[in-house]
Amino acid sequence: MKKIILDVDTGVDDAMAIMVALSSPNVEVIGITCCHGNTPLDNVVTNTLRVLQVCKKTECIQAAGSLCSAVNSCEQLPRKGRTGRRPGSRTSSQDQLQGRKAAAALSATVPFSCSGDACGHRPAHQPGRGGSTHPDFPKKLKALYIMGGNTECRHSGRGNTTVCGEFNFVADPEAAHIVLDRYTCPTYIAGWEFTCRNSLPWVSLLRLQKARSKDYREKETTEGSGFNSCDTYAVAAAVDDEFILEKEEVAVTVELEGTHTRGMMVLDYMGLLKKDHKAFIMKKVDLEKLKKMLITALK
Ligand SMILES: [Ca+2]
Repeated sequence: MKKIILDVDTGVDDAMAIMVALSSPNVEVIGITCCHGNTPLDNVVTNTLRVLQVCKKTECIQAAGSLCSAVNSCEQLPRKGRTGRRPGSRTSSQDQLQGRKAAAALSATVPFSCSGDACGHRPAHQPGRGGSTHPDFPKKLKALYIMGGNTECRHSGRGNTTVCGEFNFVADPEAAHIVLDRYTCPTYIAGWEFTCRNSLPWVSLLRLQKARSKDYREKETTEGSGFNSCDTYAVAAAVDDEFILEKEEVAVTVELEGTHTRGMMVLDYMGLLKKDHKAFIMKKVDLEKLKKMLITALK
């Protein structure tokens, strides 16, 4: 049984990724940590708990995490009974939110995370927060799966938030840098351009299409006319070792300076950074498997 920790900023694509993980055979989600990103932390926690309620999986460990970036001071984090949520927005399962910071919750998994995978839907989440996770946590992970970063700046410089920066990395470049620098387990990255190119044709996802509004479809369409559920690529790779068909191994880091390039992922094809650890950049995946995973998740 694969043990997986999800680190999310739920988010539509995070919600789908969580559902894929929960519905995958031979996978045990041993924890879900929440971080601000797509929406403020309060909303992330609420959204995540609602997904768990729908899936009837509220027993999954929950821990709220960072409100801030890696280099800024943190505010008090939400805890059980003190969530800082809007009145009336509380879900019935929110009492199951564990009163721990996410970094502490992740550290608590160290004794049994030797066989675990972590899906950081954005690398800027808890692992990069001021190094507050247990020092053995990065070493104990079996693998790390990340959605984020852009990979083609050497050609055209394509971002989705800044000129050549992808949202997750741009949201917290220092945290992304820490994760890519210190986490030396096998690291698989679903970059922004990759997810755009592997958008699923709407015609093959009629069930999904019927469930979504026109506004949603337009918002989530990024290249061509497909459906891009970004975070789901990272989870699909984590739950199925045969999902990735082609990958490229290269050292990566994150640009921390620059007026236009801060937060850009840098691929060191020439080996100038002298990094021993290299990441696997996803190039081609089994989209038929992804379709089946999404349909199974909706069931
Ligand atoms: Ca996300």
